[in-house]
Amino acid sequence: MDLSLLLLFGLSCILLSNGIKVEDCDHLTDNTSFQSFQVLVPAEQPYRTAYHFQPPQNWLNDPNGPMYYEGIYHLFYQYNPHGALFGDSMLWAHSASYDLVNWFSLDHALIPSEPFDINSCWSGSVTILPGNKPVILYTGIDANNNQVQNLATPKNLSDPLLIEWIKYSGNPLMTPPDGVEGDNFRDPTTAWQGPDKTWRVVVGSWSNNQGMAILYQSDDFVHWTKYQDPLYSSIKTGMWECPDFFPVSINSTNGVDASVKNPSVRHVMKASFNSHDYYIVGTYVTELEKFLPDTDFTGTSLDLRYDYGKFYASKTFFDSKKNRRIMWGWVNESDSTEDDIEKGWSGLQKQTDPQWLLDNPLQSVPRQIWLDKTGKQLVQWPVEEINSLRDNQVSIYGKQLESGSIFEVSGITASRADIEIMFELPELEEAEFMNSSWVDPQLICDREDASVTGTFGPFGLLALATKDLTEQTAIFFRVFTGQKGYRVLMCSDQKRSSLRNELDKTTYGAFVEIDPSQEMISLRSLIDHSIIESFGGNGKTCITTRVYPKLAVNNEAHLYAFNNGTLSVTISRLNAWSMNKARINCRGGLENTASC
Ligand code: DQQ
Repeated sequence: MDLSLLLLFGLSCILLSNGIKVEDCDHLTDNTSFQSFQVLVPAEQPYRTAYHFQPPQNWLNDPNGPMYYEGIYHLFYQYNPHGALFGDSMLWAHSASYDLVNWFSLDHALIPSEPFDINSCWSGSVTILPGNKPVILYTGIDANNNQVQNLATPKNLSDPLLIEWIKYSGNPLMTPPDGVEGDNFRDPTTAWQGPDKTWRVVVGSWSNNQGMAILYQSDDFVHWTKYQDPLYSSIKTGMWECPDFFPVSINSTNGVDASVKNPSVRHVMKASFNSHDYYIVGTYVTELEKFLPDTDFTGTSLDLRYDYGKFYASKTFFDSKKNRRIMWGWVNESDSTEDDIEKGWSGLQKQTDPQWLLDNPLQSVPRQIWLDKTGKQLVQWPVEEINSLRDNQVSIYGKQLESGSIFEVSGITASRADIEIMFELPELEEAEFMNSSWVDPQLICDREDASVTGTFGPFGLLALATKDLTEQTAIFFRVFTGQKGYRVLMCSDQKRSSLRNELDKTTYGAFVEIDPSQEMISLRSLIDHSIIESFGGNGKTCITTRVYPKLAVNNEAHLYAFNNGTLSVTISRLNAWSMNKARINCRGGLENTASC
């Protein structure tokens, strides 16, 4: 019987022939109101992550409207309740957490229902208005399939879970302005107050061959007037999805609220296009209502990205509990929809494929984000709460990795682990010379993958590896000298990540802006069954990858440190931990771990 039919009939506790159990999750026992999800529990779930945010089933994409309210963190997200792929009736699903680690599902917050959002509730943001009043601005796909911006407010502010949301009856607040196509106007940011205390917000767009952040102003958050010029636009970009615009402290890792504007902050503009999240750092000149970046986007591999792997449509918020700015990004599967279509899978066929149940899209771990001391780029690090999942630890100090050597980091669950490693490079002056024509780091990583011997490097980690290394995902560095000093390259090589052939195995790469003659090269990798989030140079360069090994799963997964360069490197310190499971959107809320 077709799985979707089973779902339709709402049968509970059925064991299918392919080993997938369907359980009915209505009538949850917790005293909060939980969204009714029918949870699909595959008998074996080697790719189901243990501490990354994901719904019990079905398609998820962008994180929406994260916030901290009355002691509770909230995360909304784009969700298709009807299937495993993006759909034509997307809604805002809603989860909450006390600690950013364990999450419980709440009723969907925004469901397509009105002429101004009947065809989907797309991405948007939360703004906390004075008096601690959160409001949502989101994009509705209206009855004519135009993108319009809408307002929703909590029904009951004394409910810290903010379960019910009321759509403003006067929606839409903004419609596509002249010169902007109806399908190029979406994803409002968190709003901020200008020096005159009135509100500003930007909406992503593309017009006259330029990606842009269209700027609006309002006194009351309901009536919005468009500025003639965008806050920023660039000819080197595509349609701006999910723009984010926020201040960052110049001298502190602390975050600041969106409305802070003083000499101790700079501003960041992020835009999502061409499958990546790009950003520029600069000055927000309120007198001109212009963002003046230090450099424009270039449309080349030189542009800064939050993450050089799989990571898109991210959103930040100011966490007033701990005075920090936190970001989530959407991490899609590596088995892309395009691939599925090419292979002839329709959505329905894919849903009947057990694989679909195992490798669904998810959110990155929440990352704290701040401005690097150089003022030129951002730094990211998993929020400290993630460390609470660390279990048994292994430590190694002062281990020399000779040329061609490899050793296993044993004693932890290699399929679910957190590793921090510091590499020291003696004899740096012997690093190989970098050809000045090598500008695109991703291309260098692809050409000189983990199997290609260099001088300093490749050295790093082999994650989710089989004992014979036929499957392995290599996260590694190479160090070069060049005309402008040393260059550190960080790569994530998925070429041998799985014996399955049909996967996207793109190699990722980026430079790490550190001077290895002054500081050690550090790497932190969070491994969670089918995702590896890696932070190089203390979070200056991040690369996230989704991998689906055929054999290196669960207890068959191993973790190694390796050096495939001709010169030895020293691991001055390695700490690795098994990671416990988090309780994420489990049936029955936080108390019930049975279905996690
Ligand atoms: N996803 C949303 C849009 C946004 C895109 C729809 C980015 O609002 O532009 O799910 O992934």
